[in-house]
Amino acid sequence: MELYGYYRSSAAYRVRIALNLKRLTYEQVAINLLQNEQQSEVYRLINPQGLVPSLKTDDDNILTQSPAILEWLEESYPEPPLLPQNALDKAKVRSWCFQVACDIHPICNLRILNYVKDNLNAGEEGKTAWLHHWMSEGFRALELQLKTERGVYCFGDWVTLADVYLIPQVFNALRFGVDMEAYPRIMSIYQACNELAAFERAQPERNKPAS
Ligand SMILES: N[C@@H](CCC(=O)N[C@@H](CS)C(=O)NCC(=O)O)C(=O)O
Repeated sequence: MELYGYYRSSAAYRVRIALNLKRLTYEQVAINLLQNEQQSEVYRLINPQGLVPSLKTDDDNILTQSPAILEWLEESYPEPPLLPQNALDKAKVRSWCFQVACDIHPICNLRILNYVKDNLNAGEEGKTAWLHHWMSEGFRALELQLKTERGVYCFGDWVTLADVYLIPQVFNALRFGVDMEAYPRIMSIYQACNELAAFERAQPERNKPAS
C-alpha cells in the first residue's frame, strides 16, 4: 500500500496509526502541504479535493477521506478490532471519533486557518484565537464524556478508533500551544497511547521526510 500524506497532517497521522496497529506494511509518499503540493495537478488526479491523506491499495485502488480509509481498513483487516462488537458501544466510540473528525479538525485545518487569517483579515493573532477556541470547545466536551469512562484508553483497556482520532488532534493542539491542563483524562490517554509502538512509530517527528 502507499499512503500519500504529510508528516504533520493529523488526518494522515490517524491512518498511520491504524496501519501500524493492524501490522500492515506501507510506503509513504510525502505531499508537502507547506509547498501546496496538495493542489498540484498530479496530486489532484489522485485526490480531486487536494487534501491528504489518500491511500493506494495493493490492487491500485485509491481511497480518500481518512474516516473512509479507516473503515475500509477495519473491514478488510479485522485484527485487531478497532471498534467494539456491541452496536451501542460502537456508536459511542464513533461519536468520539466524529467529534474530532467532524467538529474539531475541519474548522482548524490549514486552508480554513489561512482563509481566516488572510481573507477575513484576522491576522496571525485572530487565526490563533480561532484555533484555540474551537479546539478547546471540542476537548472540553470530550473530557466530560471520557472522564466517566474506566480504563487506560478512551474505551476501557482496548485501543479503538476513538484513540486513533484523538491522539493526532491532541498532538496538533500541543503544537499550536493550546493549554491542555483542563483535560487530564485526555492527556492521560494521550500518554498511554504514545507508549504503544504503533502510536509511537506514527508520530510526526518519526515520519518527517528526508529533505
Ligand atoms: N476529512 C478529510 C480531511 C483531510 C484534510 O483536511 N487534510 C488536511 C491535512 S490534516 C489537508 O490536506 N490540508 C491541506 C489544505 O488545507 O490545503 C480526511 O479526514 O481525510
